[in-house]
Formats: sequence, structure tokens, C-alpha cells
Amino acid sequence: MSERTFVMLKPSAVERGLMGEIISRFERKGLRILAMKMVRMGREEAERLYEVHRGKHFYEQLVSTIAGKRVLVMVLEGRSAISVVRKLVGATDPVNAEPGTIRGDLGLDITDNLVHASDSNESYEHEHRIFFHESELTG
Ligand code: FUP
Repeated sequence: MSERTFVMLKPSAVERGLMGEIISRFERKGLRILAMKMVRMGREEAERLYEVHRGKHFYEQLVSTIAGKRVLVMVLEGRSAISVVRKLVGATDPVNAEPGTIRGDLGLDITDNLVHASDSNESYEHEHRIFFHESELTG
């Protein structure tokens, strides 16, 4: 069943010039890029994106790592897109991420681990609305 997921390339991916490499992995897998834009992440948007982690020991660092920086946000579509993208991205901690995954091949830092990807349809619904209007996803 075709599904949509929200993906954000974090500041390190933008600054290190890894956007093309990462996007091409999604494209080669067969996922369709429905919408994509570069934005400067506001503090409030960052807090909304990481709402579920509020109160955790790494929350403040997580928010300040992306707030005020350029990120690339996108909506991808395809068969089981949510789980497929998370497999391509790899384990949260790049130290444990398998070679062949984005974090396994390209990352080392746990907080700025290159990519954020929705972990459920509920997360997708919450996350994509922070950055996209419904009109940007149609047609
Ligand atoms: P993931 O879904 O793989 O991005 O990972 P989580 O939702 O568990 O974590 C969200 C973000 O918090 C990740 F980008 C990494 C960061 N994080 C830390 O910085 N320290 C931790 O101990 C756990 C997660």
C-alpha cells in the first residue's frame, strides 16, 4: 500500500554537502519525492518536531542542534514508505548503524545523525504539517 513519510536532512547533511548522496538513495530505492524544500529551522518548529522527546536528557541539545540552521524537509511516497525509509536511514546511533545504511555509511554523531524520518503514520501526520501546507502535496 502506498504510504507517505516525512524526512528531514539535518544541518550536518546540508553543511557537509551530503544532500545529493542521501536524496539519490531514496530515489534509487523507488520512492517518489512529493514535496521538498530548504528552510531555516525556527526554534518553535524544532520544539514541535521533537515534542515527543520533551523532558528527555537529550531534548535541549537535540533542539539547539537544528534551531536556526538550514535543513531540507521533504515528503516521500511509496510502498511501505515509513518502514522502508527507516531501514535506509539505519539505527539511531550511527555507531550501531549497519554499513549500507545512511547513518552507517556517513555519520558518527548521535544527536546530529544526518536524517530524521517519521516512525509511524501518526508521526508523519504531526511532522509534515509543521512544514507543508496540504496544497503543496497534491497534484
Ligand atoms: P530516530 O527515530 O532513529 O531518529 O531516533 P529517536 O526518535 O529515538 O531519537 C530522536 C533523536 O534524538 C535522534 F535524532 C537522535 C537523538 N538522540 C540523542 O541525541 N540521544 C539519545 O540518547 C537518543 C536520541
